Amino acid sequence: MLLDELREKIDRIEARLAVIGLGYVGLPVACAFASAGFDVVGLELRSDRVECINRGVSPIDGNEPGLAELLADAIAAQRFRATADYLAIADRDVILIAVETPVDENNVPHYQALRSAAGALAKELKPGALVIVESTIAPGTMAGVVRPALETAGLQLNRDFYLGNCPERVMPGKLLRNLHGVSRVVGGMTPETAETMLALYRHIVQADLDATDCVTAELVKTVENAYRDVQIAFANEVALICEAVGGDVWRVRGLVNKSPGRQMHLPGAGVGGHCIPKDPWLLAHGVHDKGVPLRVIPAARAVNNSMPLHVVDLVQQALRCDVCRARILVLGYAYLEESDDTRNSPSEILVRHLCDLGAQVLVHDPYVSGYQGNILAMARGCDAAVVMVKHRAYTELDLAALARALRAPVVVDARAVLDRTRAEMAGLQVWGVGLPR
Ligand code: SAJ
Repeated sequence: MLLDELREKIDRIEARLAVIGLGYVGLPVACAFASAGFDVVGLELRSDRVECINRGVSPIDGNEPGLAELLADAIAAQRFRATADYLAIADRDVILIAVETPVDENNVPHYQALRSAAGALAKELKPGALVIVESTIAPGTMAGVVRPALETAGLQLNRDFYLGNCPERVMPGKLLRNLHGVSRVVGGMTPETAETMLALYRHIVQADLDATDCVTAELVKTVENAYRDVQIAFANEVALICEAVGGDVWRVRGLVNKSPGRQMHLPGAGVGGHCIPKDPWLLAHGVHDKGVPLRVIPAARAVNNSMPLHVVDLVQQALRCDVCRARILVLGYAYLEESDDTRNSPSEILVRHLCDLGAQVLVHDPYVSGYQGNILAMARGCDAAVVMVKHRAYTELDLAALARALRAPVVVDARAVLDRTRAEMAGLQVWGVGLPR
């Protein structure tokens, strides 16, 4: 099938789609295209997820407005089904790949899922099909990993299949909102491929669609998240400076950001989640053998990774007893406010180090199963409370009641969650990231 024919099928909503990987990226995009009228098959290795999805029930944790309904409607309309069988690919005109692309303990990308998806795909690929990678990948991966994995068994790019990269820009809690409303970079191995991809995504994306080449698409996604990591690291380093010289980083940040063109990010307890801790290393990997001396990106990662340990230091300074005899309440275990997602959570590092120091640690989080409970009851008899996440439950805390419940009225606030003046008036002694000691 020529690209023109594919373009016409897309315009007539007759193109048959497949999405490989039905996680927080793949499932929403599969449902969105099904809702737009396309016939979509989802490839998912986990049989429990396949079964759940085919019952019209979303396996995605957390509150994702609109997703459950979209999935149920797509299944009921028989425009979407999930399977583990790659034979389902054989009649597909467009295949999206949305599998995990983690980095290992040495910050090297682990492309096993991507390679196996591409390899399995190549065996069933319909002539003239368009393959689009939505996963976040290091610059050079489309050319160096995906294309070779598909050009097995004699297949040839732009003859037997077309190839592109359209990095996802989703965010847990706003999966559908971001999918429809956030601009996308549409990278094609040829300009014609990029134009065809743009025609496809126009069916589900109401924001800008910027056609470009694959390397640019790979760079934009990893750079936008490395940018955020570096900005956060700068804010964290300024917080450490403020602590040392008696400044209040929140006051400083507010005044700095009044200066034109400044947008100092939020200092805090560290950087968690599935994107920001990983994507700078994907960007760095793109030049690992090119002799480019990277200093800012690794340094930012080191600063952000050090913040949970800095909070441990603040706790030790704040405690009125030895940490090995202390009972400490940690408020917030998710990596982000109003979320149940604990991936790469700074709290995980904090809790592990406090336990290693011999402290008895209690953890509360209103969204994370196993950590719900009554905050004041959990605070009873504790020598300190550490606020790690800006959950609304903590901004609305009865601070006087907290001071009364704690054995020692000491709070370490790692994300400026509490109003310091109100807390001190309630009888709490407040320590915090970026606060004068
Ligand atoms: N954080 C800070 N200071 C800040 C911002 C965030 O310490 O100023 C921390 C958060 O507490 C969290 C981590 O960084 O632990 C990540 O927070 P995030 O707001 O970046 O949320 P993510 O990880 O879900 O990032 C996603 C990313 N979206 C995509 O990859 C498509 C990111 O590119 C977005 O910028 C971000 O959402 C967003 O802006 O909401």
